[in-house]
Amino acid sequence: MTLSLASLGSVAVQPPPYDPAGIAPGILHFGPGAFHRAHQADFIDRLLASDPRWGIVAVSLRSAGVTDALAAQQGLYTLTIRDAVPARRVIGAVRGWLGPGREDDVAHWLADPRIRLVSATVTEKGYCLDAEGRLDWSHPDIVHDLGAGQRPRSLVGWLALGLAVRRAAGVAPFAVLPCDNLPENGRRLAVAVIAFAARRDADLAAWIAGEARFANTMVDAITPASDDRLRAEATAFGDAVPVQREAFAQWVVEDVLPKHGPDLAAVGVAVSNDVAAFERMKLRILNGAHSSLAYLGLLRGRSSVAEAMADPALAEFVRALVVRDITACVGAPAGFDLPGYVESVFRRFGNPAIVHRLDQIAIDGSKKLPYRLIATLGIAARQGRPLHRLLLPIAGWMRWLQQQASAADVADPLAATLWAAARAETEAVPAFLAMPFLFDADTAAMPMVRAALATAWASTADRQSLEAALRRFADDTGFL
Ligand code: CS2
Repeated sequence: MTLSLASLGSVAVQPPPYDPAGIAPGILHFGPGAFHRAHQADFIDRLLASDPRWGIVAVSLRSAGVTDALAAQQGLYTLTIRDAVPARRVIGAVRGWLGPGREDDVAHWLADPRIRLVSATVTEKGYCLDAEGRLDWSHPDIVHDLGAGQRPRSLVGWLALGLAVRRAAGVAPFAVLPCDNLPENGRRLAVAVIAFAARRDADLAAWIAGEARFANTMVDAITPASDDRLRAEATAFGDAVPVQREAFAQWVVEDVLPKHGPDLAAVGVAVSNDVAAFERMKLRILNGAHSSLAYLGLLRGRSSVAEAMADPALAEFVRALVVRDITACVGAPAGFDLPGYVESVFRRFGNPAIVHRLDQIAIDGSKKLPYRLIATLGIAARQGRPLHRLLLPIAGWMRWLQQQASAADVADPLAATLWAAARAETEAVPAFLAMPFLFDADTAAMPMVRAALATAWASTADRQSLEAALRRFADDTGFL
């Protein structure tokens, strides 16, 4: 059996709250991986019950697995909630699916006036930004996309193409909604697309700058990769691409979307003028703690977040890191309940219904740690605050890299450079501090930073030293 519109009545899963056949396309989405399908598509699914104009056309030009399965299942798939109150329902929001080879159709949809929103979950590296957060002109996809007459490879190239076609046809621009974990994702993407367009057509760049809206967003829902258990359960409904997440899901979107757009607030999206503060807190507290649990947990033989949280030395260390160091530098907005937020994050990490693998979180460290931990380190260093706790997970990442058998075992766009640097034991600390995509020159040059990273690096050399450091750092409040 394969999940389909016809099978909806006979499978024991809650169907969408509307008839999927009556939905019109309104959103084109790049990157329909598990996170998009478990998070944004769930919000849109609930919206479709009252406004059928916002069906999603899902684009995955690099891998066919998800789009092929969605095609076979008429766009339907199941979302399983793993939490104190478990739940499962069919999501019908994805009404179009464009896989590899469908580039012409992507261009066609981008030009279609019914598409009013273009969203993306392409991970941090999919934005092709440099160390300063601006478009990386040397990125191979950007070099390719600037060549004449080819179909783009990058998100930036596609957005510029789509906006150019709309301008030429006299169609209003779509609004852009990036949904990846990087600060000021909308602003950064706007700057990148405008810079890219300007290399070809100054008038187009000016039109984009004046007319197109790019919203900053913050997305949050713990979404473990689909695993064997989930897939086994989903065979009962004929679903080859099920997704799972915790019950909690938050989506904060900057209040810049055009009038007559989707009423996202009606389905629980927080529409705000200060997305940057939400993003900063989520990235530095939740994601900063996540990456710390991941690298230090893997070094201690743990495999999931819940296992890492059940390791007292590690859990107490990460709690001290968040409470004493990260929250002190995070710049929470006035009136924000920071202790309450921290408690809710740790509660979510302890969710026993979810198996969230640490090696999933460990992916792409070079693209994540600058926003998650190193930004806090820079502030703490400038304020003369203690640095030893902040540097321990960074050293843990370096040690974890060193322990991989080869660069090919590291999932990171900079795997070869990182792995080679971590293998050179005595040179590793200066080599990492000299990487401009990780540390800004001022922070890297500070003697306290160099000394504390060297100490942290030595503390990760073997299990006993790490155990001792975790215990000592969880207790002390002083400087090294
Ligand atoms: C995680 C995030 O994989 C990771 O790096 O830290 O995906 C995290 O689960 C989400 O950002 C939670 O919203």
